[in-house]
Amino acid sequence: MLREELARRGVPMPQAKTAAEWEAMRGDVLTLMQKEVYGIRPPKPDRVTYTDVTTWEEEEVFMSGIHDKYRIQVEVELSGRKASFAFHMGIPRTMEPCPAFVSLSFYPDIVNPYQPAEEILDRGFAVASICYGEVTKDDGNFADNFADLIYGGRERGPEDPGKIMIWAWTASLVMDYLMTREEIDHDHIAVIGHSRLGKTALVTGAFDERFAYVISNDSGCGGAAVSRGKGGETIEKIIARFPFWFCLNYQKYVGREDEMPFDQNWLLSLIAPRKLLVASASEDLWADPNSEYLGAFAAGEISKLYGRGFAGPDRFPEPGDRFYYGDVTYHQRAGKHYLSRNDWNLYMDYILRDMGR
Ligand code: GTR
Repeated sequence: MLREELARRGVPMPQAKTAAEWEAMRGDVLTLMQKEVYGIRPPKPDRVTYTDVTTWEEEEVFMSGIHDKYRIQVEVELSGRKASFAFHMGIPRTMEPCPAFVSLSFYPDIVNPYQPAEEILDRGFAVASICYGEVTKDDGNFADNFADLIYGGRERGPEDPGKIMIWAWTASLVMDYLMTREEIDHDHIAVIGHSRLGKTALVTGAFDERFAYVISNDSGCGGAAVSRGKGGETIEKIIARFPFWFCLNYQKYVGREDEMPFDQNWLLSLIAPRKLLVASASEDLWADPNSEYLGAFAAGEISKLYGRGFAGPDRFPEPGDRFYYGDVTYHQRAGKHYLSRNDWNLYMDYILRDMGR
């Protein structure tokens, strides 16, 4: 049924019948997604320094003293320019190295409406939380902090990175840091984000293969949802309000989805053979759960070349559908556009099960 739906919408599938065939084309797909949608990923910085700037007060009152709190200042140099941001991190005091989330967040603090940090830490996960607006503001100003670091005052060219790519790139700088912390299990790090930051989580994970899990919560248009035949937000609508999230080249597809030589399932396919978790909320018609499900289902075709592929029924999703334990998986929570406790708990259930715990 869903295969027919993809064909009816004209969603292109990458033509790879084996993992080797996919790997031979993967580099071209990375280039395509950069040049056509998100912009060219910035180069490796010339220098990055991480400084622990946690205050005594921050440490003292954190989570009844059973978990550790850090605030890490990241200073980056590129082509003689500098930019910096701080991320917050909680680490549970466990004997074994713990799995971790790099969380792209709307809020500066680690405890916030979308992030039940105490529960996350109590379940044995570390969380490193980046407030996206501190990296560069969510607007069309490309002279702000990390946008300025990358652009150095020049005009935006057609393939220059949009804000999503810039946020995603800084998530990899946080990943570099986590790799230096021995309390963290480096093989079990997830990147997670909601909505525009769900799109950003997908881009982060597509380009940075160190992330074992990539979690897209309600990411919709320009995220997990296929663009062809999509309800709610379309490329035209997203470009009208948020042209700065993408590269300028993407604008040529306004009203011309059918001319794209790819669709969002190509971005999702880049995550294979690692684990991809896509989630929707039943009332989030702007993001369009059915199109998100189709994106995950289609990405399963590449993931399947390595392992279990997509798990889930061959029909459109329903509220209450729980994760099926494939390598690409999906759940639909009843209710509105939100990253809830329930969502977090299902993600943690999945990761712990995947780790054999
Ligand atoms: C909406 C936007 C969506 C989604 C959402 C969010 O206004 O149209 O693409 O990203 O914002 O980030 O909350």
